[in-house]
Amino acid sequence: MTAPAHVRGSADLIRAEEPVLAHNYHPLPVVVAKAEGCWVEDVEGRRYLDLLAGYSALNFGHRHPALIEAAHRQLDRLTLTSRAFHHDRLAGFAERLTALTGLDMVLPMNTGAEAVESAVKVARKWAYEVKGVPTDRATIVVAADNFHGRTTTIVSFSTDETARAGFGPFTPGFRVVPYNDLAAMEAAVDETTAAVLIEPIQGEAGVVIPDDGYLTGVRELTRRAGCLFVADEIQSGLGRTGRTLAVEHEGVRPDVVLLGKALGGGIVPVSAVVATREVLSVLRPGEHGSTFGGNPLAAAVGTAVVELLETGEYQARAIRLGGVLRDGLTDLVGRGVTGFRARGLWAGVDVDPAVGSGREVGERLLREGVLVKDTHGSTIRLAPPLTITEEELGSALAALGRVVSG
Ligand code: IF1
Repeated sequence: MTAPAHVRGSADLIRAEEPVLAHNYHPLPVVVAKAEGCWVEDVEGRRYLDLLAGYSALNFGHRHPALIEAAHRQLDRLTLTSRAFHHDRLAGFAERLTALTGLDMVLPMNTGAEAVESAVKVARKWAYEVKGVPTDRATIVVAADNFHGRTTTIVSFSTDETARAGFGPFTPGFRVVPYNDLAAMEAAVDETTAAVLIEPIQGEAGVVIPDDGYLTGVRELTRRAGCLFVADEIQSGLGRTGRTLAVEHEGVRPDVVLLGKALGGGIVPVSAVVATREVLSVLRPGEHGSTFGGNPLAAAVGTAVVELLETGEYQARAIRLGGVLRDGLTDLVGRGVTGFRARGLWAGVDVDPAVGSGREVGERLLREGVLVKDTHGSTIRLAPPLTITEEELGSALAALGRVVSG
């Protein structure tokens, strides 16, 4: 059936973007118009399995009924007050989020980068007021190949030239050490160190999982040094790896946990700095803020997301189906896949460059009805919604097999 004249097709819409949209992305040639669960549908009605899930912002699938219901209910009551006034959704959200993470206080923000920026500010203030670091001398230790967002301060400590070039001058006060290297981190931490900021698993780097004991080592090292352990769980958290937080795989409790992406249920931007009382108590009225941070709609959706995670159901699914994912990828090693790293329903898959680049694999999978995104080179990231069924996952793995094994 041809689309009515007034509805533009995919090709028209892609062409129409070109002169009026900044070219800061190179999207795959698909124009999504509808979605539900793990499936998206393009303008022409073609359906695709979504194995990117909004870079882990869609852990509960597209338009999860409980989340959409919470959003609709709140849309019909109250959407924004600013923090100049209280509103009836914020206490509940903060109570549930602290209980879920085992920490004491919440600083509600919107995007992941805002949570990271807020953590940098709070860690520095804590260093001056609690640790006694001389003013403006605080340092923060980060890992090479990190990804924490796109603001000027955050790209100041990125080691990815593409993310940094042309955006200087950069914010000082950061020390970069190799990931998964405790000795290097020990050497970088000193009396000026406010915090160590790392991803428990490095997402953009290609789902890089540190050695067992690394997170425990970071915890012990930061405790000994009297600095903060800040875990960026914006991509690794909220069920993705089979636990509420990825740090739970080692039973580690950071001083600060950063959340975002799936906290907003794929509906609204919701992020948060969740931390000990000692850390977040350094903030006093007027010292930090955000127009939309903790807004009623965000708090209502965020509360519904936490309620989904309280059941443990999604974490259990990520473990169980993560086994299916791992087995499927193991079968492909030596048949177009050279290696992979996986935890829960999250995998970085290294495709043999002879098969093609990550982008080319993504384009071929698109033609097979599966959406994935490459990270770097010939590595693709698989991060389906945690609601994916075994059959859907099996069909996605079969499509990957056809694409990489020829
Ligand atoms: C893009 C990458 C993923 C994150 C971690 C903070 C943030 C992110 C661990 C910032 C955001 C997003 C950003 C998005 C694509 C995606 C991404 F490819 F960029 F690196 F997932 F790996 N900490 N990651 O992964 O959160 O401000 O975006 O809400 O910039 O293209 P944000």
